[in-house]
Amino acid sequence: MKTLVQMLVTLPLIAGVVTACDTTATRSEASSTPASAAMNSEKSAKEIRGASPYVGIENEPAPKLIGDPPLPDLLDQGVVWIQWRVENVHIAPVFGKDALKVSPRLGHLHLQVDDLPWWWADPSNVNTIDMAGLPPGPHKVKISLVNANHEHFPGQSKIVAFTIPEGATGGHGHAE
Ligand SMILES: [Cu+2]
Repeated sequence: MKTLVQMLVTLPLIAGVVTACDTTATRSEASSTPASAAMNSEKSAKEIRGASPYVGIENEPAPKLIGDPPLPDLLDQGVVWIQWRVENVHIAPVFGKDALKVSPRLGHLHLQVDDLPWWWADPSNVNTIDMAGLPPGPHKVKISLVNANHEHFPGQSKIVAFTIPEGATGGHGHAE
């Protein structure tokens, strides 16, 4: 089985990102101070960020989707921010049946608003769904975690329901 890294390093774009990360790492090391030794008691990188994608995972646990209620900040302007996270799936813009063979597992989100017959895919891994211009009243957003071949992971769809207050202005800080 190919690892995720073996698959991704073939992409020139990703190579550029890796280069940028290398630069950051060097800079970070150069600025290390003795005070950073006090951070040893903090949780490890692996504990917080999960396993390394350089190593394939045998019997990877089932994927899981967590979706928060919308942030209240701009609901009264018709702006909906829904934070989400996943476990045991790497969200990436990699698609197709061959991508089902890699480990760690790949996937992305499908998003559907108010039972409309269409949805859109979000492989960005930005941790917040951002929508604007929703009219006042009740709404719901269905977030589905899908594999790289666009098939739903069983049980990993969440419906986030919310209400845009009357008088919402529908703004997003953009001028038409
Ligand atoms: Cu899809």
